[in-house]
Amino acid sequence: MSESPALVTCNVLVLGAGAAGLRAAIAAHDAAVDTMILGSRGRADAHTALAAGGINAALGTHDPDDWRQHFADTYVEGHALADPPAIELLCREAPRALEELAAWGCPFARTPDGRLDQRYFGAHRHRRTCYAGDYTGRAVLDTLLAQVTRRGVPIVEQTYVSSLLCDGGVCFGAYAFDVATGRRTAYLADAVVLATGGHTRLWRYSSSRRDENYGDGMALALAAGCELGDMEMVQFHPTGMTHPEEWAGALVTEAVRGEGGKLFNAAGERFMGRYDPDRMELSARDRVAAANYVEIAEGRGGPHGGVFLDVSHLDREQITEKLPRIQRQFLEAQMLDITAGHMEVTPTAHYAMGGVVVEPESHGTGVDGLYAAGEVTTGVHGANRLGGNSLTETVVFGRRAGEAAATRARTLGAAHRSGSALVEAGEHLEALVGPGDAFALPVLRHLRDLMWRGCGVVRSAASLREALGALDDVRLASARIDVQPSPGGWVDLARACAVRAALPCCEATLRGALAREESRGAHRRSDHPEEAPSPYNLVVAERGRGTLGIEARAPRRVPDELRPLLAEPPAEAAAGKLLE
Ligand code: FUM
Repeated sequence: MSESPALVTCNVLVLGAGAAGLRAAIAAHDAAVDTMILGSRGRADAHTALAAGGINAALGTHDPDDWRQHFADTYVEGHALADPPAIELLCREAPRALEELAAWGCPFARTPDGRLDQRYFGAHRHRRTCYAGDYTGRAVLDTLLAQVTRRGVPIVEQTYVSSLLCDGGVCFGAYAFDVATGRRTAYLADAVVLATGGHTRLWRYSSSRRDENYGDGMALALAAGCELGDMEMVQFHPTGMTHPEEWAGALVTEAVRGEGGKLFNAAGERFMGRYDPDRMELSARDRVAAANYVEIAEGRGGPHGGVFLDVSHLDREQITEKLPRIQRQFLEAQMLDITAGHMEVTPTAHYAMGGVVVEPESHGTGVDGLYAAGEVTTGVHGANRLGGNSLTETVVFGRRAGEAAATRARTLGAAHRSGSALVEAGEHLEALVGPGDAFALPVLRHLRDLMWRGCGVVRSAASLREALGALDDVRLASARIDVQPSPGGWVDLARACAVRAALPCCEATLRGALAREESRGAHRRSDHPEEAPSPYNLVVAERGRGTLGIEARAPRRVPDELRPLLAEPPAEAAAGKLLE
């Protein structure tokens, strides 16, 4: 494909058609600027559709909650690593964001008197997780899609972005190709919003599907001159499916435990009593994941290398009403009726708490014209994200990023363009095309095995160094990937791009994990089991010729008026509150 790219212009270009991207596009459109969305998959198929259990806001439907308590829970469970101004915005604006979704018709569960129902999620002091059965992400995505469609904002589907168009520290668009036809297009814009998700598909067990969350957006941002923060902070969800192979790592929502699900080891012991006797299965995610990991690693796991999650003591009606997707998932994948038999589960890489460093108010990245929102960013979750906070983040900061991008578009004097940036982006893509003796999918699988072994639930200097060494071999293999059009189109080119994006993401993650000589939240070092006395963020940036530099920075302080809440004793035991 050497013909010149098509040119398309708009004011605000949104990369990513998940919840953050859609909410950003709605905001930009409503600010009266010409907006368009590029999605790498089909329009209703973004990863958001897999988010299951819920979305948080301190609505106080059942408990005396307010945004300050939501702030305190988020900050404390993030092990003092998150950015307080960002958390404050998240928690203050969450109620408005949820009420807006409800007003747009999102089918959230309601109490008998019509208020938005809220359920417990791990490590929240109060019930603040709104939900639509166990398909909340699907419900949020469909609601936002309907708003985007109503406004006539175009979504260009199956379009893979290979480069951001940048020149002189300004981002003015993206270079992309159609995965079906291979057609190249340069999208020129006044502002770009990156909403492309995280990088957790780079682990062997992952709650992401094939061809999503390989860290593409993080790599694009890094190449554009952005900083990536705390990349080593990868959340392992405690409960992913163990088998069969095509389902390995698939999410078993925390709502299962929120509804009263109990964890057992192969000896029939309800082991959470040894790890967090107060909160049991509703302990923080990092602690439940570590507990499951230890039980499995010490030989108390089941036949498929997992522990057991049981809901058979609950009413069948409760399971069918509150956990319909999980019920179906186990029937389809394993022919298992969860109302009668227990599920085997294992930790699975689920969420990137690290990502592009952004300024909280606008979610500007520091590169002019480039904004980011959702999982591709870092800031609100610190070292351990509370379940339900990610969907909240998508809508709160998607809106903010979209508004900020629109403001830039409306106030920009002259559009920034650069012919040489365009040529360079074309060459960067064409360099991947051609015959080779390696295939992208096995290379990606090799990377995922390497990250799981070297940088999994528990890491050490030795495992991280080994993984860093092995990364060099993958780098060599990546230069020999076979990329040709096939009957399926240009999927191989998308996967070759994914390998190229994955490499700096893996390196930043491994280097961060090696440099962080402590255990904090989701980052567990067997050779440094204690938390360091003072928290620090680790920031990675390109220092020329693809070399990554890393630097430690002190996080911002929590405002004095919010500090008293941080010192409160842990939330009371969840037992007895779940089944009212
Ligand atoms: O377990 C879950 O349903 C996941 C929720 C989340 O990651 O926020």
